[in-house]
Amino acid sequence: EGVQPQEYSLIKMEVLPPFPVKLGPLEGKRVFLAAATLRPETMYGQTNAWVLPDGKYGAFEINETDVFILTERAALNLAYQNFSKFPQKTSCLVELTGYDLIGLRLKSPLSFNEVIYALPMLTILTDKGTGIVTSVPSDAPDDYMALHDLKAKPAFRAKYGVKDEWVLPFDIVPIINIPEFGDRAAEKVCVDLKIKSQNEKEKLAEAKRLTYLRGFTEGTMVVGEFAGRKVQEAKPLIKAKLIETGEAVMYSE
Ligand code: A2H
Repeated sequence: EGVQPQEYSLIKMEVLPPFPVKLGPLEGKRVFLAAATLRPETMYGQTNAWVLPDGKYGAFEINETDVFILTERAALNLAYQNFSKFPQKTSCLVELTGYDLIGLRLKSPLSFNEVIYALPMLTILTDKGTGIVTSVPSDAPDDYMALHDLKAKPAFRAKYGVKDEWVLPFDIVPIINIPEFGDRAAEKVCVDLKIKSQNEKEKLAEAKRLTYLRGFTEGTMVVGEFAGRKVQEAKPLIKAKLIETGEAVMYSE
């Protein structure tokens, strides 16, 4: 972990019924995958959520009605930030693994895709954020490559029980224009750097470096309430709105 605290937006991706058997004890609650992001302004372009198949997660009571699915580590941090049913204590209703989450149907704030699915990503770190990542393949090289891997490799889908219809219909949604990179910056940079899969860590770090700063400093929103405005201006406004409407909460670690 860094020396500076990192401030994330936790995006509340609502789990839609019917719940699988494993989530039976959560019936009647509002259940969310809580995804940690530094880019709340990109939420229009979500195509799926990412979970680590072998990762350990839990369904934690946040208050009387809401349950967040995330790592225990994140749940404890949240409990110290006033997001737990009991002060400074977690309350876990069900222990889960990433395998239990793959295929969940989700409704996520701002997303143009009204229903998206939880899918496996093998490079998720369990000691960062919540262990749940929302996927925006237009602007995140990791997301672009992980989705590309699932689309291109039927055996990879089969290995994790991923149905074609959770993946194949979901294309990149252009949301931000960056001079020289266009409106699918992550795809362009991954192609330019000839990245072959989500496992090419060094190349992906370079791709992230190239897109992240440029997107923030030079990007312009091409969709949503702030279309035409700079990403820099839109970001705090979109973040504030998500918090105000209860669709996201702040989280630091
Ligand atoms: B970002 P930092 Cl569009 N393991 O959100 C791996 N990656 C994780 C994670 C974890 N446990 N928790 C969060 N992340 C991802 C959007 C996005 C992100 C875009 C572009 C770039 C980008 C959509 N995915 O991140 O190490 C999340 O993906 C580029 C770094 O704390 C989160 O923001 O800086 C970002 O990494 C946090 O990474």
